Amino acid sequence: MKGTVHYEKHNEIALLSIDNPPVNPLSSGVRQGLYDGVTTALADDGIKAIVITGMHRAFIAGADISEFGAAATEGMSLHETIHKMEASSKPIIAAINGTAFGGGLEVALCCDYRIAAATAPVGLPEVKLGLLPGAGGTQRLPRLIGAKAAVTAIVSGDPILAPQALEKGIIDRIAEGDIVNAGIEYAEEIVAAGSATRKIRDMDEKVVADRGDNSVFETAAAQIEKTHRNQFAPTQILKCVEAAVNADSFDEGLKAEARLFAECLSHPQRESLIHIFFAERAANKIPDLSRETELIEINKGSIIGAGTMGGGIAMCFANAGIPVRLYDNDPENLQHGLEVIEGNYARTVSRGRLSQNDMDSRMSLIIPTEDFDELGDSDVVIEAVYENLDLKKEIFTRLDKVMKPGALLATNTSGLDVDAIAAVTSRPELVCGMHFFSPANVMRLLEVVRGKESTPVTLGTAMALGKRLGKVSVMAGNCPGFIGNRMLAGYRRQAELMILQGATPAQVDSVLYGFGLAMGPFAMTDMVGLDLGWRARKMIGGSNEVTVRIQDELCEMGRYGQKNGKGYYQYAEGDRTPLPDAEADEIIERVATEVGFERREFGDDEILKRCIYAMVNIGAKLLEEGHALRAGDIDTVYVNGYGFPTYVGGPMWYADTQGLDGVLADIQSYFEESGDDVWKPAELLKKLVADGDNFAALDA
Ligand code: 3H9
Repeated sequence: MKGTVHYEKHNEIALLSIDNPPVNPLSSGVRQGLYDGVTTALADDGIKAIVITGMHRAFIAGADISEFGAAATEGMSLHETIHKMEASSKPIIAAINGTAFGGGLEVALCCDYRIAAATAPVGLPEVKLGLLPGAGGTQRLPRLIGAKAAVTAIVSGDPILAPQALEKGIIDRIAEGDIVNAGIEYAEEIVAAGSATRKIRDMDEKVVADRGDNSVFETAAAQIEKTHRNQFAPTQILKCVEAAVNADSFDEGLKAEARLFAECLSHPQRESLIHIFFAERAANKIPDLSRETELIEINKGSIIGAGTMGGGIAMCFANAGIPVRLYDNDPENLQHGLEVIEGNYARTVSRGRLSQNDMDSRMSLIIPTEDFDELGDSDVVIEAVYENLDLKKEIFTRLDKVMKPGALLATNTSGLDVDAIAAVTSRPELVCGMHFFSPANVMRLLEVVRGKESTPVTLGTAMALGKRLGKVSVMAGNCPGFIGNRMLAGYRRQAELMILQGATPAQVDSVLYGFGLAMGPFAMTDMVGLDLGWRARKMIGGSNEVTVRIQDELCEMGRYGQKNGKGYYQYAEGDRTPLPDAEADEIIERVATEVGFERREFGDDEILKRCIYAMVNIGAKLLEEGHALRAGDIDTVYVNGYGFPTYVGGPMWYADTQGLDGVLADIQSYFEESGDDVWKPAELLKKLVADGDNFAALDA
């Protein structure tokens, strides 16, 4: 059995310590150990109360996620264990030392009392895995904090830090000093006061008060439409909490929860979301780098360039408590960059999501400088100037002279050749790409780009730094566009080709929005601004690429996108809603005819396949070339950096779910039809189909 629970006696108190490193999920040995521990304590007349705590860094991280969808495991089920605890005639105290998530918090809610370390987060994040709290959480939490607060907590799945949990009434106390001692002292106090038990299942006041008022659920349902569009679990959660409020008894509510949980468990979204959970963690691991290898210690950072990217990256450092120098050679840029950072923080403070004190301390960690030499004593420097290879080479030549030996040198390029940049230094082994996504202080993705000389220690340091900065890091090979932008180019190109061939921007966007993307490619381009690419192309004398002809023509006609109210769409003053525009449609038709396209009707199915399968084929080529290490890495890039719906699992997972043989057949037929190289089926894809395998099997 996996995991165990240690049993110790402290006079009249039994202490059960959960031991399943690193984060104590409720694997078979933990469930059995808790059951046995409670049984032993109940049978011992000398024991008057039981304290449960976690060893290592968590209390309990929840059910063991690796068991979902796997064969049934041995030992007690979680329900049997929880039932045993709740039926205990001796009070049980949860001493929450660290994270208590999902089934972990549900275990604590079956205890009679809860005390937590001040830094411990609690929460019910099952929704993020396509699930709902299935061990009574949807029934007990509303009894403790009321339906409205419970719906907010369970639908968001967000962590709640101990002080807020205390305020809400989820826990009873915050421990001062050592949590285990505090838990035992609390238990002794309860014993001295008569050993009263206190079962949440018997607390009815809050749900009785909520009965007959459906407004909480109606408001939440409307909100879910916006925040969790197309997702299955959130609506199931609402039904569970409704049952907690309206069912005839606690046990009836539990039955409803069990039924709705089972529906989530067998839903494909659950599988996709759990795939992403493990893919994100696997992506963080670098082959050839053992856990014991010493990485470069990062205590101070430097950022070059105080523009949008540089400023955002500096904020990431400050948010993580790492002092950072922000360099710009233009004093006005530097000043403006600092003002933008200050404005960003001030907005967060005004929304109540950051205290003024925290803002001040973060600002004090960002040290502006116009003196390049001052960067030299940093442990890491990240260059974040605009995309110009010559400029980046010049900066790295200077960095090589000033940076202390052993410092990590990173470029935030979004697609330029990292080897060419590394080659101008005398220490290419310490150079890699760290490609942040805009806005860098918000977006979770970080592509760590492996140059041909970058060592595992260099890459491992960049990945570990990404984790400290709160990012999901993925290693990508050094090819144009790396993983994300290389695939995006394929997707964008298909969208442009289809509007040349007869689809409308609104039709393409609506298909991709329906699929789950936050917006389609044309609404996105209007938002970013069509003129950026147009101006860049003009500087190099224009482009013959047929797929930029429409953009160029729209710009020539003064249509730059949202910024001036017209692009592929038109916009009403002060409104960002894209509205179809006959003038834009005419331009598109005219350009299509000029470049010799025959127009035809498109079905939604073809639009979706052309956009997504183009990415899949490029993704397969990235894997074949070794520029992506795992199919799950590609999925991780797409859900964290490009708004791909997490509940679909990323493009490669999506391809698996469609059946790779069908995907290959479509790609093959697009290739025969168009002769376009992008559709030449990847050898890896052909091999997987021939072997009856899929992308997930490659990663296993
Ligand atoms: C649930 O509880 C359902 C119930 O309501 C009902 C049941 C009937 N299981 O993230 P890290 C592994 S659903 C198995 O890098 P951190 C993880 O894969 C569950 N394994 O550390 C990794 O392994 P490896 C609800 C788990 O400190 C290692 O632990 N709970 C689990 O950055 C370290 O993880 C959740 O959704 C698990 N539950 O973050 C919580 N959790 O080293 C999910 C982690 O081999 N977990 N592992 O790659 C988390 O949010 C974070 O892992 C946590 C720690 C905050 C706990």
